[in-house]
Amino acid sequence: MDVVVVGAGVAGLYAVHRLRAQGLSLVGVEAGSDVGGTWYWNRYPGARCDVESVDYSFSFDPQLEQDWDWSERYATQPEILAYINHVADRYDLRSAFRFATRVTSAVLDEKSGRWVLALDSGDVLCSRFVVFATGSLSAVRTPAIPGLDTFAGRILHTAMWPHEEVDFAGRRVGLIGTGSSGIQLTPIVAEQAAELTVFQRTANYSIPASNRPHTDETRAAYKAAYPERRRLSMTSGGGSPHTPYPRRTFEVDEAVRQEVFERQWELGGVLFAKAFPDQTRDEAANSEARAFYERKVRSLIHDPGVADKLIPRDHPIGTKRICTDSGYFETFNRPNVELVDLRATPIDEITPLGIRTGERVHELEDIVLATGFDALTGALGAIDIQGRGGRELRGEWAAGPTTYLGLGVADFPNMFIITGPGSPGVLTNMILAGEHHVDWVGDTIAYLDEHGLAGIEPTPEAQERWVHHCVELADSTLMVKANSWYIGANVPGKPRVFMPYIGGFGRYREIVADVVADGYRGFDLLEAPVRERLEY
Ligand code: N01
Repeated sequence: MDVVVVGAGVAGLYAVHRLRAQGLSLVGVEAGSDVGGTWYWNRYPGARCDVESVDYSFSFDPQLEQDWDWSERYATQPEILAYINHVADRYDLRSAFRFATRVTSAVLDEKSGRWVLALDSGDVLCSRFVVFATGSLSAVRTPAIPGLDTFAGRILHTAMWPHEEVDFAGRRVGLIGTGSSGIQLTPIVAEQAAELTVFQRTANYSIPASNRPHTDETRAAYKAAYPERRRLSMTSGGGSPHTPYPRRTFEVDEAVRQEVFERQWELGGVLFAKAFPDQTRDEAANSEARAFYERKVRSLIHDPGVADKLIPRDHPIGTKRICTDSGYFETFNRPNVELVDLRATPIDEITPLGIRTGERVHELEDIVLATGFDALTGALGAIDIQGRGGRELRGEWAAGPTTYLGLGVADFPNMFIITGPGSPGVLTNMILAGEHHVDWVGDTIAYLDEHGLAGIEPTPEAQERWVHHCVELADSTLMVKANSWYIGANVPGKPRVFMPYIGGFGRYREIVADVVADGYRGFDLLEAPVRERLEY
């Protein structure tokens, strides 16, 4: 066939729709038993997106925008998954996929110029192009805590949550991990469980979502405003219509500064990272935002000792993704909730009875792991991908991932990556970024076919320049100061490289458009499948 699309998350689904529409033959492969990607797997109670649903939705069909009704500002995971299912049905996307199937290897056959993909079902697929829409946060991390496998109770992971309802009523629950997932889940478990112990290694910044239901009136208003909302999102830094205050932190007086912070706080969640444009670039500006944040959070927590533990001190605000919560800090005012600071008392082991920190054993019936992902490279690293001369992607990326524009890799012709390293994807709105990349792939394949070309591949020089540019941009910000998954710091042994393109979605779109207008500058356009390269 022409294309194999790997992944039936939002990007993979759109890839099937878009590439099929231009007449390409294709097959999709998906590890889950149905569509949805991240929204299929992460079905823990409390899961929501931190981008407003109105914006975190497909833009490719204006009629779809008008037909679908979002019930609240930040829809829950079941509603987002229902939306994705609606899209899959509406455009008949499910029929393209082989579900419950993993790609184990993807090897370039240089003679034919075809990609040969082995599936864990034993089947083999062969295609001209391969599109990896495998997700940025899809390779689940389970930490190697001694004794984890000896625990006698239930072990759950937020990113592999059971399909059936999990009842915590009357149980003693331990939760490890206080990133976005753990922070969303905590208030819900606390309401149900007899006791909840939250094991926190690093405190995180979290801001209330300011979630609220849509009314007929707000729904009509956002539907009418869609064209403008999308226009702003496409040109913005973060893929949503919200932009920072137009002046820098210290260009305004104290009263205005506080007013801007207050307004951004009310807007909710991750948007606080961009109250002022210099907030994640300038230490002093960041400290102002941090101080405002600390005052707000302290006012939510009764016990100042607990508040001390919950306020981050190890990284500037916004340099890890700010979490978006619904009642997280207030949960620690409940009598059935305890916070254990793992910096003071680390986990020594897990026993059949529970978690031991020093002399104390926290007796538990359930352990919930909210311990995150091997982000951006993990899903591709799980597949044995081999390009020219048997070069392995894992090996090529051993010192950190290298791509050109996040879309392709030198020596891996006709292989496309959606929202991976070098793309602004994870710093923006993943649906809009996915659509952008897929449209580029579709346009590029059409261009190749129209010009009788066999393929496309980044030049090593262009790739090196892009990687350098991404690193340089990140180094000019405070983002590199945090031990975030953006920089690989959450996975022991992973090279410390800031992986996304941080120059903004709008700017990135301009760069890609300019590259295309300039005859695919930085790419080799291949006339034949086989290409001799001097260095081999
Ligand atoms: O994962 P994380 P996540 N012992 O990596 C801790 C998106 N997302 O699933 O920081 C003890 O952020 C780890 O501690 P530390 C969003 O982009 C979005 O929560 O390494 N603790 C940390 O606290 C997000 O950023 C939404 O010290 C251990 C936690 O586990 C991304 O997904 C919702 C440990 C992992 O936090 C990832 O979020 C959910 C150990 N051995 C996810 N190992 C929304 O849209 C790890 N930890 C709102």
